[in-house]
Order: sequence, then structure tokens, then C-alpha cells
Amino acid sequence: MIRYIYVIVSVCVALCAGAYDGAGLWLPGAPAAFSAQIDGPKSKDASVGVACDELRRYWSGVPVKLVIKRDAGLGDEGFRIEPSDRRIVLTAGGGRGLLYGAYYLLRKQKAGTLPDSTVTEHPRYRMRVLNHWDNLDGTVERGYAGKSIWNWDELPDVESPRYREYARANASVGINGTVLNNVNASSKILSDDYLVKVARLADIFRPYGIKVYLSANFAAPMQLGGMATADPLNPDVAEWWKKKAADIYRLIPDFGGFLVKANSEGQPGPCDFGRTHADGANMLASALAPHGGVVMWRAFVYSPSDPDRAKQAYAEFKPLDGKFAPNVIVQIKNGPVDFQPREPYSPLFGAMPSSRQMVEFQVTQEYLGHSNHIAFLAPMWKEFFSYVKPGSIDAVAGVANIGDSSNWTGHPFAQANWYAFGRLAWDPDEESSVIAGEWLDMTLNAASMPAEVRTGLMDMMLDSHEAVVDYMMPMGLHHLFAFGHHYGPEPWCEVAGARPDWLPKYYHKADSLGLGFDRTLGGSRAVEQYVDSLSAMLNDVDSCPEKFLLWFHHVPWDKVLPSSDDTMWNTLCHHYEGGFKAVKTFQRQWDAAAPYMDGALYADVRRRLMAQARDARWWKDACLLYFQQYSKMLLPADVTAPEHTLESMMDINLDITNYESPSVELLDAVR
Ligand code: GCW
Repeated sequence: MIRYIYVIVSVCVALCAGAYDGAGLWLPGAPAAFSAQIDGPKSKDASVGVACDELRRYWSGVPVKLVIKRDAGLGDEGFRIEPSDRRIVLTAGGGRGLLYGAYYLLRKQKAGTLPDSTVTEHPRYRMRVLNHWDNLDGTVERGYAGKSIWNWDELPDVESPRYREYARANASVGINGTVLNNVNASSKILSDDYLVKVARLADIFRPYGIKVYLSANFAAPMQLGGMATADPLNPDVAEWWKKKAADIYRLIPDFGGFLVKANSEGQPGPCDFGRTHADGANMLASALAPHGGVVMWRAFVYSPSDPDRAKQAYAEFKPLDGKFAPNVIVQIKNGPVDFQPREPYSPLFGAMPSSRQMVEFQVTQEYLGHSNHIAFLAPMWKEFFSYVKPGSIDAVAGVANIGDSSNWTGHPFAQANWYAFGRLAWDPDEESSVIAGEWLDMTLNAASMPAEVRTGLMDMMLDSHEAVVDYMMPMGLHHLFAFGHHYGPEPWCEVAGARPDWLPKYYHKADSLGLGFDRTLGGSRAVEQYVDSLSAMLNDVDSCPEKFLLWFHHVPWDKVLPSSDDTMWNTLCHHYEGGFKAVKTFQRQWDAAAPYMDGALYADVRRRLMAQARDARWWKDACLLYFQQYSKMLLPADVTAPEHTLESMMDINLDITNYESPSVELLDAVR
């Protein structure tokens, strides 16, 4: 009976709220039925206005008094909430603190977890930045949620309502910066025509505490300025950038700075002129310094200084420690290779004690099933912070998964990764389960579902990343992806003329003896780049954690592992099987929630989960049948028999670009 009432109530809630299209994200949608009294300070700061407006519209509890107190030790962005039965006092050092405090209250109200004693919050990082890989033609590199949300042709005259909603969503989770354009940057973004458009976006974002940054093409003085060189030590080049910076700050007084991908994957950089990364970064930094801007200089470089690609960024950047200007921050991907489903942390973290460093996470699921697979990434990012102490880095960046699709992110659950990125950039100690629970309650009203249904959805989210690792690349395997678009397995991939380190065989090294990349002291010696205690642990095949085993070791197929008490081959097979089975469990967990949600949402995720289950099986069959040619061992009896033959899977050739996620229909057709 109770269950029956739940269904009726939930259906009513869904109907009252209108059909779910995901456009409202996790944000408060319907204005509060009874508006509470909100007293704010008199201030010209637009963020104060936003904080008060949001509370006036959506807060339905006791009165709230907002107070600015510069000397309360709360900094620019921190806030304090003192609740009582009669009213809540929200104190902050300035407008942005009030903004974050207001969103905190609305979040807790929606999730039903309002505090009953004083809460003080400060963000752990001053810079919490999204990186958009958006091109000026509207495509999004590695974007799987439609086209770019920036409509450059219409700007600055036409203002899409999405710009404000975007800013609001970011502010609600504490994100305070955005790099608008792809790191594979067009110089055009720095032209006068485009800067006016950028300035318009900056004006819209400012009240929400969001600074705008741009990716800069290092050769812009040549491409845009018609100069013969972009040599960072050439005084005319430095002067060109100084003038460019001054022009930008005239239009955007609080411009954040530049993000630069230099001498990486064909992008120009200081090394083209015989200079170092520090020479290049410092020249840009001195152009920005008078205005307070920063340079985020990416360490994603892999020129073959060492035969092991995983060692190259460290080899190139560590010697530059201490040579970067104070307003340069070296932006390092979380792992040493490239956003693989699981990587050990990049050993560059901690190896440059005299330089500022920031981490770059990938929110968009380039290597995690695009927008067809559910993979909640908070646990992966927390794993990074378990090795790299949050206090040892300066800032956090995330490659955005946002596009113009109606629900912003393609997969409805991919919204949770945008949400989790912001929450962890604010507080890396927050638990994944808290973040997942909040998001579910706010977005799917999960708190009103029966407890076991809500728990099922939580488990689905919390287990999802590990499941993807298991059916794609368990035990430290990496880069087994199809060439180019990176969707689906291709451990056999050969492309004539391609760089060897873009091909799977370079990484998995399967042969008759075993599997995995020997990075021990007897191999590429990559373990040496890690701190001593860890290095010894990783170097020993019996103490290396199973999850990194094939990253660091070439392991015999029949070696019995201490972690599983079974052969490496059987253990590998069980991981693939476990990943596939986990997705079957997710399907049941999702089906159990069907009666409590909007039908369109249910059907959308159900369809994607079907694709994910088929893909998990495709990955399992492809990798196990391919590796079996080398192991020459039988699949364990409890592993589901392959549905596909190796030959049929080697024939699959998805006709998609780096800007697309394959449609479920296309996947049906090819498999
Ligand atoms: O993983 C690779 C991607 C490229 C990307 C590059 C980078 C923007 O496949 O699409 O380019 O990383 O991070 O620069």
C-alpha cells in the first residue's frame, strides 16, 4: 500500500514539474511556494544581487539574513552559516562568498540535509576551472553532447539564455573559471572581433563569480600579427603579447589568463625556436602579470626523449623546476599518459617543489564510452587525491562534457560528473557517496523513492567507473582503444605510418610470455620517477597493486597472483566478466527505479544501458579472444562464452569522428 502511495505521489511530482528533459540540471527549478524573508546588504556587487535573488525565488525556510564582514576570516569565497529556529545568518567576506553560501543553502534544502549547527566553508583551491575543447566552428573536440554552447556567429548581439544558466550551474557547485576554447587553439579567438564576443560572455558570467580564460595559440603573433617569428625571446614578439594582453584587459578587466598547449600533438611552441617551455610560459606570464592574469601551461607533451611515453612529460618538465614565473601554473593531466580509464598518478606531481602545479581531469568521457556509458567519476578523482595530497597542488581544471544537447551532457548521468567535478574542486575531501546522493536527490528526487531503490541507484553510480575499467582495461592495461575516435576495443590496431605510441600494441605488449608494459628497473625504469617508497612497491611484481600491475609489469600468463590466488590470465578474464556482469546489475537497478521517475528519462537511460551492456560484452570478447591467441589458455568456466568471433570484431569500423558519439542504432547495425 505504502509503495502504491509512493508511486502516485512520485507520478504527481513528475507531472507537476513537467516532463523531464534534463535542461534544469540539479538546480532548483520550481519557485518556492512560500517565499521567505531575505535581507541582504546594500551593495553594488552583482554577486550579492544574484545570491539574494536566488534565495528570494527558491528558498522556502526560515528568514535568511545575508551579511558581508570583510574581517571574518572567510576570504573572498568562503562563507559561514549560522542556523537557528528563527532565522539563518549567512556571513561572507564578499559577494562571491554570499553566492556560494546561497547555493549551499538551496542545495541542502533540495537534498533535505540542512545543517542544524554552524557551518564554515572555504574552497580548497582558488582556481576551479572548466576547460572547453570547443572550436570556433561549433564542433567540440571529444565532446559527445552536441555542438558548442557558444554561438560565436551570434555573439555579441544575441545572448542565448543558456549562457546565464551555464554560469548559474557552475556557481552552484563552486566552479569559478572557464576556458572558452579548445587547447588546439585557433588564433582567431584573440582577434579584435572575437574579443568583443568573449567580453560579452565575461559580462554575463561575472555576477556568478566566473572568470573567463582563453586558450592561446603560441604562434598567434605569426598567424594573427603577421610576424615572421613567435620566438619568445624576440622583443617584438614579447611586445605583441603585451599589447594583446592590454587590449584584452581593456575589454575584460578581470580576465583570468591563458591556457597553452605548446609543442604537443602538432601545436606550435617555444621549442620550435630552440627555447624551453619555461621561456615560452614566462614571456606570456610577463605580458599578463601587470593585469593579474595567470598562464596555465600544459605539461601534456610527449616528444620522444625516452622510449617510454609515460616518462616523457616528467623528463621534459622536471629540469625546469624553479624556472617558471610566479604567475605560471603547470597544468598536468592526472596520469602520465592520457586520461585512460585508470592510470597511476603522474609522477610530475610533487617532483617540481619550486613550481606551481594544477591537475587536469577529463570530465568528458573520451576514453569511457562517450555519452553511451554511465561512469561516475568522483571515485576516480578521489583516487588521484589519495596519492597526490590536495595541499600539494594549486588549482584544478576539468575538460568539460557540456554541449548544446537539451540535457547539456548527452547521457543524463554525465551531468553528475560536471556536478562532482565542481564539488571536488571545492572540497577534495568530500565523499563520492555524498556527492552521488546529493545529485540523485536533487536531480531525480531520489529521496522520495523507497530506500532500497535509492540505494540501488547510488550503488550503480558508485560502482560504474570500476565496471568500465573492468570491461575495458583492467589491471593497469591502457590504450586498447580504436584509433582516432577512441570508442570500442582495438587491441590489434595497426595503422600504417602512425606514431607507435598511438597504437595499442606499444602499450599492452602481449606475447607468448605474458602481458603488460615492463616499467620496472629492469624495463623502462618509469617506476624511478615515483617517490622512493612507492617506487619500490611498484617495482616488485608481488607488491604492485593489482590495479596497476600491467601498467608496470610484463606478467607471465600463468603467474599466480597474490591478490587473487589465481593465474594472471584467469584474473584478467574475471575482471572482464565482472565488468560485464556489473552493467547487467545496473540495468536491474535502473529498472527498479522506473515507477518513480519520468518515463522519458527512464527510457533514455535504459536505452543507453542496453548499449553499454552490449559494449561491455564487445570489449570482453574482443580483448579476451585477442589475448587468448597469446596466452593459449582456456577461458575459465564461469566466464560467459564469447558471443562474437575475433574476426567479426576486427571487421568493425565505426564511421564516426572525434566529435561524435556513435548512436545506439549505429552500434546495433555493426555488431
Ligand atoms: O587525449 C588527447 C585527445 C586530443 C586532445 C589531447 C590533449 C585537445 O585525444 O583530442 O586534444 O589529448 O589533451 O591535448
